[in-house]
Amino acid sequence: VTVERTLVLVKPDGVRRGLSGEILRRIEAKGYTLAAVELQHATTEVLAQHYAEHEGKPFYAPLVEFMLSGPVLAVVAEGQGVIAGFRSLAGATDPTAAAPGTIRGDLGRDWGLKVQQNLVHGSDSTESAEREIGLWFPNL
Ligand code: DAT
Ligand code: MG
Repeated sequence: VTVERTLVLVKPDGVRRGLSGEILRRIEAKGYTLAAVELQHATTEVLAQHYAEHEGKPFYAPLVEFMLSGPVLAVVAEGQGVIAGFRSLAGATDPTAAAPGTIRGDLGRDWGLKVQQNLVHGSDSTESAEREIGLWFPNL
């Protein structure tokens, strides 16, 4: 497995609930390296590109609105197989369904239909990771 980089976001619910440190702790405890960490206020422009694959879906507008509701912690994590590895740490998209032991399973809340409040984002492929890192960290 090759060394990779992935883009992780602690979403506004995670920052608001004071879980940024706990989430960074889990990334580091797994053995991944933090290559960049920055508190950012997302913009509609960045989010439109970040979530381009979801444009037109019914949850797109509420998702973007939620991502603008407070600061996010943008993180670049590095390590062997970190792209799939972080998604494994994060757990299933729906925090209600996410397995215990995962970030969403242990820390996510049952928000009913508000699946978007699932604490973290992680890139889903090498292509997405490179694109998303360039989007959130243009100077990296
Ligand atoms: P993931 O974050 O696990 O990669 P995704 O890329 O399919 O999931 O979706 C991006 C985000 O959009 C996800 O974190 C939460 C939100 N979302 C996805 N499916 C949803 C749905 N059916 N209803 C509401 N929000 C949804
Ligand atoms: Mg995704």
